[in-house]
Amino acid sequence: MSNIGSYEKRRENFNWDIAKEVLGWKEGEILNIGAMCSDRICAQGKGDKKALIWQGFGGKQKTYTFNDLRVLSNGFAKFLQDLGVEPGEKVCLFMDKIPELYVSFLGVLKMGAVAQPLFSAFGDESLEVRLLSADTKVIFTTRKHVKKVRKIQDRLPALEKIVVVEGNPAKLRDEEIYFSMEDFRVEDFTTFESDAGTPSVLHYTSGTTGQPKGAQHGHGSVWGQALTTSWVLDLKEDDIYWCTADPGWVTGTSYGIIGPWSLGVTQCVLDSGFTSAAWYQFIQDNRVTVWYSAPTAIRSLMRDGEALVRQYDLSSLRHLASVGEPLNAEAVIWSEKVYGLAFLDTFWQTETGSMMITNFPGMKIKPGSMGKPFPGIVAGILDLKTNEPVTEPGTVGLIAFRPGWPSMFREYVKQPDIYRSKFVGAADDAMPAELRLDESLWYVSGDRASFDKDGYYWFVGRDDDVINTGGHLVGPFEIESALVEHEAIAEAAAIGKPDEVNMEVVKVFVTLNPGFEPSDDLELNIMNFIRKRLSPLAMPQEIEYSEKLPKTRSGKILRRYLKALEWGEEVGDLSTLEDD
Ligand code: 6R9
Repeated sequence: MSNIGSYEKRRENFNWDIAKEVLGWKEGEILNIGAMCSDRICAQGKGDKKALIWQGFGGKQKTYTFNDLRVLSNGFAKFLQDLGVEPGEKVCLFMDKIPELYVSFLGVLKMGAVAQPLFSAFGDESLEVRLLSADTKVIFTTRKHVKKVRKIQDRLPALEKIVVVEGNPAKLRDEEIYFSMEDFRVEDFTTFESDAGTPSVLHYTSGTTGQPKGAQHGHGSVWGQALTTSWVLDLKEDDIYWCTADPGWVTGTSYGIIGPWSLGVTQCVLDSGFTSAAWYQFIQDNRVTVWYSAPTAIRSLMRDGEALVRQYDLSSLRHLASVGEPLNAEAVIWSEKVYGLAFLDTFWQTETGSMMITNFPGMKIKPGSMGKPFPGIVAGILDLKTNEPVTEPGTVGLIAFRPGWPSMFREYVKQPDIYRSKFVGAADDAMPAELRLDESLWYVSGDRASFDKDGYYWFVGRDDDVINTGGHLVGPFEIESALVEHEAIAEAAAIGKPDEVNMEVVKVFVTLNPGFEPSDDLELNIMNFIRKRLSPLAMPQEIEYSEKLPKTRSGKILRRYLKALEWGEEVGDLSTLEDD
């Protein structure tokens, strides 16, 4: 009964307890994501079923059953306990998309610690900011990436252990620990007795001001993740599912680990660089049935054309979905034409933990729309000035949600004021401590949209200066802070510049210190400086030198102005401009 019915029916009869039913979870069982994705599936008699089909560079393959997940994650859990890690402490996972990443994620959660996955492409500065903020105690990494950790470890007082899980152990430093997952299969482990509110996964997300914020989730998030996986991704027992996202991004944990495995579904992971041909080959070889990806990838596939698609047998595919950026109608129509299936858009955020606005099988799809609020989600569009919900279809305002859905983030680490500022609708002194459950408030997403007369939501744009490059949010402040550390740069502003494939790429405006002149060498040097310190995504694709940057009277750089010029839009109200 849980996986059928029209949108309206499901909405009418909705209750989050349906998630428990879908998972076959009974009151009194431990609510622990690590165990739910491994032990519980084995207890259902599916221990020998494939959980992970992994492929790395050069076509190297490895396969793991749910029983492998169970004993290997037990190994990680036991190892952490033996190291003296306590429940609630943060364990960072800093590696490529190797099997150890997926298994350690479950192991960390099983013993009650918090899993903090970070992109392996991060440079030392991006890493430092996030480990420092979280007071991370242990980091799991690989030989390939440990050098970045070594560079910053002296500045991280809370970081006690560096554990290397892949690569040549002979080349480690004395204080570094080598851990080989395959050599530590532990049959029995007593799972930490977490509940819905126990901290589980910590993801950092970029805002306009300040360094990235740590959005902390709890084990109860699994209800939202599992039910949306079941209804929106439509995963069923025999599916072979592929989520292309890296677990350094929330999509890669909510729907690249927790959603599919909590439902006992087989998933594939491809840990090698993107080419359209390699992706099609992967789908063909593994008979992928459900594919969850992002508009940037879809646009790249479009660019490589239909003839390439025809060289592969993609007939196993039965359902496609997308997240991360606006999915243009053109991409939806193209995918329907060449794959015989439309990519269905889903909208959500790191903070929401699971899909909020969705298109799912059985719903009428309007290409270009993000769909309708998932059943159980109360969405609204708030007036840009008054924060009151608008009633007129077509009115552009802020997308907002009534708090209380299971996978909503529970805090921004060490930033209660910023957490509070994401909720509107009550006088300040009436703000309850448990914001996340107060249904008289609105959680405000930071995006603009409108709904139409049929209740479909249409994305308009972000309400802030955050840059969305290829589905990944990059904070301008983070880039600017790194830029001004460069010896040549006095001041800097970072904005998103339109790009055909990535939607936006980073463009920066800089003023130079005395004694420095613009040159090709300097440009390359600055680009590499950012790529190494932050990440390839944050690297500016264009650098514009200026004598002076536009500022408000209070001295804030006016990115809005630079962005409007770049996008050829109305510049808007400039009354606060310094030189007006
Ligand atoms: C899951 C995820 C969230 C931001 C979000 C919005 C943009 C996500 C979108 C979309 C248009 C969609 N975004 N899905 N914009 N259409 N279907 O992406 O999390 O990295 O936190 O990004 O991404 O701007 O606010 P996160």
